Amino acid sequence: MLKPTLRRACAALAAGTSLALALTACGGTTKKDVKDDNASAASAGKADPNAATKKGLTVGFLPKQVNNPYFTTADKGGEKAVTELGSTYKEVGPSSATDTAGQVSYVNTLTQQRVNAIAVSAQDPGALCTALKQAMSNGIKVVTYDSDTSPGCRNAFVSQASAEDLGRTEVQLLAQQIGYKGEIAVLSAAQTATNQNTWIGYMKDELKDPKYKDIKLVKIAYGNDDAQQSFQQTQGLLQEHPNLKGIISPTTVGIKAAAQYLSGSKYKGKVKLTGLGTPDDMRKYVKNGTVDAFELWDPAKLGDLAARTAVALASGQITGKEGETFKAGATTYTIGKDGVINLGKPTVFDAKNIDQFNF
Ligand code: RAM
Repeated sequence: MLKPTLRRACAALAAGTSLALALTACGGTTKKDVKDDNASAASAGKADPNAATKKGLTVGFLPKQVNNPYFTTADKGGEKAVTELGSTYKEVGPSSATDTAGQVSYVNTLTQQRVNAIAVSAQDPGALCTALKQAMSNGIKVVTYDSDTSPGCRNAFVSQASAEDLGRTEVQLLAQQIGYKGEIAVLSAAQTATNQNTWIGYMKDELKDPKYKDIKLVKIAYGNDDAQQSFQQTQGLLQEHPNLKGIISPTTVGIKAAAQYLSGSKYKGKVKLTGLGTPDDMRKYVKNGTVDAFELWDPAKLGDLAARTAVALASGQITGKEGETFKAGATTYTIGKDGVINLGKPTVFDAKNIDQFNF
């Protein structure tokens, strides 16, 4: 039950704005919503793969965090694709990776502005659901990219690579670097981040393999995709666990801050660090011996595919159902289980190949 003051505010909102938006702002997540969230929200109707690509659409990008260079690159890829397809791109988003209320209000604004599609990287799997469902019921197509919501809160998810591959390969990389022995820790992003939490789940599962019996995961720390917090969390990990042999940081902000800390400390080259970083951020730490190898996909290609998926949905070429196919640039993609579209395989960067990459 809403409190009387809130109820009055909601009534005023309903009178002053569209009813749909008032419902978004005032509705809570019910048990039924949660149940429904598990099934992918493919749009109603049949896909027409031969439908013309619509022009003059507006596609709104809503990253986890606007001042994160990873999203700057990803969204530039999105902008280029939207523009090439004859539509209008816009970007809105919070500056902190832990501002879920901010992301909700940006979804509401985009809905109010009647954009045709939203591409969003979610800070939390459930927090945006009511607002995104409201957007979809207003005819807006919703694509998550980079970090998903629960499947029922969007039409499709553009995934950077198989989440399972990413989680397992990060453990494999670190295990090789520390000789399959010793204490390790994870330095993650926000505690609620869908993408990092999914990868960490696969890391834990990978560690169950008997070949890792001498490796112990001692802590998962959260730097919230904030450079200073990530730096301090790395420092804290080493103070608390003086025998630490390695860190996995599956976030571009986290791995850069951890590398910065290690490279200026007595642990440089001794405590191994891997995870997900951009070649531009990590080049100097690979060259100075702080980092041996890490991985990532091309963020601009992720943004490009998110944009093309959004336009294909808004054009009726796909609805988000498993098995549908569509062309994005020169490549044909097939929608997988739960409306997931995979960009491809990540690249592992090390001293031998890092200079071939600029992003
Ligand atoms: C950070 C963000 C983003 C993640 C990358 C690897 O920039 O947390 O969601 O995909 O790292």
